[in-house]
Amino acid sequence: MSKKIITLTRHIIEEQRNYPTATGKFTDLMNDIAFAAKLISYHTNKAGLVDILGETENVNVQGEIVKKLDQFANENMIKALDHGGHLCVMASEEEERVIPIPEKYPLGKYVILFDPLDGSSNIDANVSVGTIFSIYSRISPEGRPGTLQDCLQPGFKQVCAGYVIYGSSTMLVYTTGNGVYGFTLDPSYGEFLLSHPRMRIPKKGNIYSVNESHFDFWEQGIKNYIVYVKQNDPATSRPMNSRYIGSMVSDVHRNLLYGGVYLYPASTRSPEGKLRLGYEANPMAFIVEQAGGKASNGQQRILDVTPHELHQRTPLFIGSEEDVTMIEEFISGQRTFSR
Ligand code: AHM
Ligand code: MG
Repeated sequence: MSKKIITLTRHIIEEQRNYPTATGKFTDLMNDIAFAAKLISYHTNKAGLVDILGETENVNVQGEIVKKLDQFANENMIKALDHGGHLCVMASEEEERVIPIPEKYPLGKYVILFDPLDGSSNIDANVSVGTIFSIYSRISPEGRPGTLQDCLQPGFKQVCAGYVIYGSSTMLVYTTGNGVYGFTLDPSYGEFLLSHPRMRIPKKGNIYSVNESHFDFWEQGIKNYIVYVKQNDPATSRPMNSRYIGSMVSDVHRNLLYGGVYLYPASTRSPEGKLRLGYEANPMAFIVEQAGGKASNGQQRILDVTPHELHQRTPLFIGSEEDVTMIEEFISGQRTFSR
């Protein structure tokens, strides 16, 4: 007997039936995101074939070099999302200010924040990259353009978060607060098909993912944790395995499947950490929590942080619950360790 095939659209429609007040706008918005993801996937896959590689002279608002494919992904996300009548404002990691909906298009009740191509410094090496998105309901009055305040809501208010990973296959993973679902793009049909229903992250993992070259610049608690996970102690399954792709979507996605923890701590060189709260930490935190994991800035649950600026950075510890809790204990000094 053949297996039931569930497309992304069908899954969303069936999920929306649980909400009697649903208008179909959310379904439309997700379809637009899926369309943008297909375009970006197509172009990412042929990145080595066309003259799209290499750095432009542009530097994004974070002061980092922007690759051409970043701009392509950014433009495609905006073009795919601006006209549907479901959004009132957008914000992108690649744009300094919020992105208004053009006047010629209707306004809607949702707000979207996105990182169009995370990990893009990896593109030249054919390493997986991803698109991350985060959706809120607007808090500004309806009928008018959305505002910066709409984009500065704490992560626990997200109504949906997801990422698309452009890897050996393209996958879209999302949550609306009712579990985590993963869809694999079937290139022959051009459809995202449900491949990973109800994803769960193991309570304890055996992988730690961190850029260890920053060791000397970390606070003592993080140093102690990293020394601890490398110690030989078979009784507690140590040493843990080290895996760092340098592309957060890919590192977190792998840890979601296998169990483990991703760390991007603050350091004396970057006291706020590197990753962005709105575009990276919040959406990944919503997904990982919905899969049974945990996300923290070291002191506090990521989703409880109220942002005060659009491109706010945050330290991030995300993954299997017991591993993240242990990192918090090392940071607070409740646990300590030295060789
Ligand atoms: P980006 O949004 O500019 O691509 O930066 C975010 C990326 C993450 O995907 C990745 O985990 C991290 O930066 C890697 O940083 P580093 O090179 O400092 O390890
Ligand atoms: Mg990014």
